[in-house]
Amino acid sequence: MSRRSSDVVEAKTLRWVCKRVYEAVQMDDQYDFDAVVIGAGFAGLYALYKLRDELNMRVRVYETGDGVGGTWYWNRYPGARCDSESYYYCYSFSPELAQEWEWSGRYPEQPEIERYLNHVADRFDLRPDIQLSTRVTAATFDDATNRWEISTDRGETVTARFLVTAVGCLSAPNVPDIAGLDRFEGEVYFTAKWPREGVDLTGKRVALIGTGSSGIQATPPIAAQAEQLTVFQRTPNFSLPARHGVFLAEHQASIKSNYDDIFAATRTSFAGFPFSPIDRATMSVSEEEREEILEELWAYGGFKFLWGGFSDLLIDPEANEIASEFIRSKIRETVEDADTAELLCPKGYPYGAKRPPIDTDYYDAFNRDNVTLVDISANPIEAITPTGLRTALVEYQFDAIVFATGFDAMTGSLLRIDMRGSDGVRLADKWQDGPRTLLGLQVAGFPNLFTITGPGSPSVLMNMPVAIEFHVDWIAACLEYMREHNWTRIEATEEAQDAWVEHVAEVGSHSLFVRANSWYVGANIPGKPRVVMPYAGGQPTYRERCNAVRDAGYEGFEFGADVRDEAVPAR
Ligand code: NA7
Repeated sequence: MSRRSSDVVEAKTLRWVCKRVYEAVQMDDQYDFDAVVIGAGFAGLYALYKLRDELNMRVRVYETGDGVGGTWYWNRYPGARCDSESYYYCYSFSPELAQEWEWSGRYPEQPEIERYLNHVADRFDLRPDIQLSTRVTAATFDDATNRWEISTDRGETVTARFLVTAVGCLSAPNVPDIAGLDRFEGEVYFTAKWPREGVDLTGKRVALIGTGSSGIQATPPIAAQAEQLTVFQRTPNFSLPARHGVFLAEHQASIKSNYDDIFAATRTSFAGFPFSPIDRATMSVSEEEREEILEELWAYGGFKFLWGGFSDLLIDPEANEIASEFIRSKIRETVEDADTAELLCPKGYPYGAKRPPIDTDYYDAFNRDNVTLVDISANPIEAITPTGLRTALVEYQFDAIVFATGFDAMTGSLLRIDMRGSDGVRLADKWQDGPRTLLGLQVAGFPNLFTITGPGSPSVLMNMPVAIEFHVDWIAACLEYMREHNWTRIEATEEAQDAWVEHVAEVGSHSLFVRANSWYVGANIPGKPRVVMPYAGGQPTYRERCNAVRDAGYEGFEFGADVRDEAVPAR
C-alpha cells in the first residue's frame, strides 16, 4: 500500500471512530436523564415544571395515555365531575396561571379539567419532554452507578439518576374476576377507561356495576340515554348533593382577588381545603337547631356537610349516626319506592368511613321507570353470560355492561411496574403485607425513588393538588440539597421507615376508616392486605413532620455518592 493510500485509510478510520463516538455521546445524551417522571397528570406535570425549569434538570416524562391529564384523561365517563370545587382544585404555584384561567362553575366536569391540564402543558412548554402512549413496565436500580434503568412497553430502555412516580392513587382499574366476562357478546365499558370518542347507549339495556363516586355520577346521564338501566349495588353509599352551579362574573372576580388567601388557607387546613371546620359539637345544640343546621348544609351541597356544621361527625359515633340518619331521611324523602329507598340507605358503617360521593340527581334517577336497583350484597354476580349476567336468583339480559368497580387504590399503580431496588429486591415482595414508606415519599431499599402522594402520606384524604404541590416542592428541595453536597444517592433508612409505618398504622387505627370495607384499607381487592393506606393525621401534622425532617438535614434518610467518587463522603 502506498503512503498516500494508507493516509486515506487512516483518515477514513478516524472519521469512522469519530462518528461512532459522536453517536455514542448522542445516544447517551438522549437516553440518560437526571430524572424520569412516570405519569403526566397533576403530579407529573408539576414535577416536570419544577425539576426542569427550576432545578435545570434533564427530565423525561412517560405517560401511558395519548394525552396529558392522568385521572382526568382516563375517567371520561358520562357525568364525571370533580368533587372538590374548581377554584381550589387547581395549581397554586403560578399566580399568573391562577389569574388567567377561568373556571366555569363550582364543580368542574372532566372535560374542563382535562382542558386546564392541557393548558398547563402548553403554557409551561412541557410537551417536548413528555412521551405519550408509553407505559413504563419495569424499573431497576443499579447500585454501581446510583441510577435507575427504566424500560417501557415500546422497547426503550433509558437511565436516570432519580425516578419520580406520579402515577396517581386511583389509576389501576379494578377488573372484578367474574367468570364469563370474555364471552359477553355485548359492549363492555369501564368508567376508569371510558372510550375517548364517547359511547352512545341510546336504546340499549345497560347494566351498571358499582355504586361508588363513579357509578353514582354515571347513573343519571346513563339513565337519561339508555332504554333500561339496571344498577347492581353491593354496598349503598352516603351521597350528598353537589348543587353545582355556574360562576357569574362577580364570583370569578372575587375568587381571583382572593387567591393568595385561598391558597394560603389550603396549605394550613386539615385536608387542604380553604376552610376551617366550625368549632361546634353536635350535642351542644338542641335537636331543632341541629336539624336546621343539617338542612342548611344539605341545601348548600358538597363536602361542607362534613365540616361546616359540626366538628365531631368524624370523631363521635353518636354525632355521626345523627348525620347518617339525616342523609337516610333525605334518601327516603327522594326515592318514591319505599323498598328501593331502603336498599339505597347505607347501614352498618359510619358516614365518612368510605369516601363520600357527591352527586347530581342520583337518588332521583331511581324514580324513573327505566331504572332498577338490584341489591347484590347477599347474592353476588355469579357469572357474565354471553347475553347478560346472572346472580344466584335471576338471569338478566343486557346490551352493554358498565363496570364502575373502582381501583386497586394507592398501591396498584406502583406495583404494576416491575420495580426492583437495591440488590434486585422487588417492591411487590417488600409490600406483600402492605405498603411501607417513609412519609409516603420514599421506600427503604429503593434509593433515588420518590413517590408523589405515595401510601403513608395524606394523599387521597386531602385536596389532591395541594398534596401534590407539597410533595413536589419537598422532593425538589431535597434534590437541591443533594446537589449542594455532591450526593447522588438518597435512601430512607429501615428504622425511620418502620417508625413512620407504625405511626401511620396507629393513627389509622383510631380513625373512622377501619370501620368500613373500602379502598382506603384495600378491602375492595380480594387478597389485598388490610391496611389504612393514607396517613390520617391531617395536613398540619404531616407538613410539620416533613419540614422537620428537611430542617434536620433529612433525618431518617441516608445519602451517598457515586461509588467511583470516593472524594465525596457519604452520610
Ligand atoms: P369505588 O368508590 O371503589 O367504588 C367501586 C364500586 O364498585 C363500589 O360500589 C364497590 O362495592 C363496587 N364493586 C367493586 N367490585 C365489585 C364486584 N366484584 N362486584 C360488585 N360490585 C363491586 O370506585 P369509584 O371509581 O366509584 O370511585 C373512586 C374514587 O374516585 C372516589 O372515591 C373518589 O375519590 C373519586 P363495595 O363498596 O366495595 O361493596
